[in-house]
Amino acid sequence: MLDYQEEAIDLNLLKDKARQLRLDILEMTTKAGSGHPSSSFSAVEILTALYFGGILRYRPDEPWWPERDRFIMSKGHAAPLLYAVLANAGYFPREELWRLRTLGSPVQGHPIQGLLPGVEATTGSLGQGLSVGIGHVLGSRLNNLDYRVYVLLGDGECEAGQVWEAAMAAAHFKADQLTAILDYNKYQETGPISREMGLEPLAEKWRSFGWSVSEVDGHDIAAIHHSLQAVPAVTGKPSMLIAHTVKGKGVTFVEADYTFHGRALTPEQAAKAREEILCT
Ligand SMILES: Cc1ncc(C[n+]2csc(CCOP(=O)(O)OP(=O)(O)O)c2C)c(N)n1
Ligand SMILES: [Mg+2]
Repeated sequence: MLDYQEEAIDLNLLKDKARQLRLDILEMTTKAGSGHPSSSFSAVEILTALYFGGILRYRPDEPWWPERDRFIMSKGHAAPLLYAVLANAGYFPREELWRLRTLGSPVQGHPIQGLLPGVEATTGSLGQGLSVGIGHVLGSRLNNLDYRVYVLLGDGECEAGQVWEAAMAAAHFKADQLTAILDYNKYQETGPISREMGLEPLAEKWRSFGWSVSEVDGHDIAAIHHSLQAVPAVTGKPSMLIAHTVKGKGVTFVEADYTFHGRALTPEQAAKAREEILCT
C-alpha cells in the first residue's frame, strides 16, 4: 500500500529516452576513441527516471535557478551519460556531444563545473561527490531554500574512505533532503568488487551509518521512479537507494567484458552494439 500519490509516468516515453541516451553515449565515446561506455550504460535508467520522470526539478534555460534540485554525478567518469542527459534535457545543443574529449571542448572526459550548464560539480576524483551533496544540503538551510540533493555513487567508489566520512556526516546533520543512489554493478575498474575489496553487507553498512536504505532493480525505470518518489522514507535520515545494475547494460558483449571500463568500442563494435540497442 502506497502512502503517497505516485505521479503517472509514460513508461514508453522513458524507455525511448533511455535508448536515445545509450545511442548517444555509444556515438560520443566511439567518435572520441576513449571514455567510459560501460560505466555510463550502467546508470542510464537511473538518470532517465530522475531527469525525465519528473523527479528532479530543474530549468534548462535557467541552470542556476536557486531552487533547482541538485544532481551530483559523483562517479564522474560516467560523464558521457551526464552530458547526454543534459543535452537531451535541453541544457545545450546536442552537437556539443560530438566534441567529447577534444582539445578546448567543454565536454571533457570528466565533468567540470562552469564549462557546461547543468554540471553541478567537478568530479572524477572518486569519493568526493557525497561530501559536495552535504554541502548543498547545509547551504539550503543557510539560504532558506527548499530543494533536494541527489548524488550518484559507484560501488567501486564506495571503497574510498571519504564516502564513509560523508555517510557519517549526512546522518549527523539529519540530511533528509539528501538521496544517494548507488550504482551497484558489482564491478570497478580492475575487476569484480568482491575480489578487489568486498562491500557486503552493503545495505547493513549504510543502515548502521544512520541512513534509510532501500534496494531496487536499477534497470527497471518504473521501480526506480517509484523508489525515488518515496524518499525521504524516514524524517531526519538521509536516503540511500541501492540500485542493482549491470555494467555495460544493453550491449551483451560489453556486459560480458569488464575491460570496456575505460575503453571505447571500435566503429565495427559500435555498429553491432547500435543494432542491439535499437532492438530493445
Ligand atoms: C580517487 C580515485 N581513484 C582512482 C580512480 C580511477 N578510477 C576511475 S573509475 C574507477 C573505478 C570505479 O568503479 P565504480 O565506482 O564501481 O564505477 P563503475 O564504472 O563501475 O560505474 C577507478 C578506480 C579515480 N578516478 N579516482
Ligand atoms: Mg561499479
